[in-house]
Amino acid sequence: MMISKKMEEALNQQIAFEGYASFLYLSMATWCDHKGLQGCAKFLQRQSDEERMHMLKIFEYLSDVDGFALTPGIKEPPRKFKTVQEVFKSVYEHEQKVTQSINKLVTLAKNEEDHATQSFLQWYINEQREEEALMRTVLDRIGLIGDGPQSLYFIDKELDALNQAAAAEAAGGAGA
Ligand code: OFO
Repeated sequence: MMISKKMEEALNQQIAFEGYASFLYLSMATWCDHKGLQGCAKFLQRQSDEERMHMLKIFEYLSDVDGFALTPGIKEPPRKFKTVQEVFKSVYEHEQKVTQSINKLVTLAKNEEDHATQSFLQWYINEQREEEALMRTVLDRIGLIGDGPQSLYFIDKELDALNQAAAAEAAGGAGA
């Protein structure tokens, strides 16, 4: 099958979106690392890797349907952030935007009666649901820890634990 130009263009925009998310989370990881928050940095590095994988999945799909994937020019993400709380709030907001964008792609695929793309996008729908849930957990834990004197220490420990759990789950689910 051959993909329509419009769908191809929309998927290429998604490639750029996922690519930007990967760079944004990498920049956040560096900022955390610089602040001595290794757990947060590792968590964000893994998120960054995941976003790159999301981007590459679309490359592969476009090649399968005789489309052409464009390597995006990526604008530089912010380098500095105010607080670690702000970092994770931004990640959550960014994920919500990605979800909206995926939903729009599904609507377009439906309107075009492009069943293959609809089915391909199902994976992203599930992934976004999981990502948003994970980020809500992060924000809830950060909220519970509060901003007492040792809060950064505990937030970092918590993020390290969440990262290890997510990595173990990903390893267990590999190939599934
Ligand atoms: Fe790929 O946007 Fe997050 O998960």
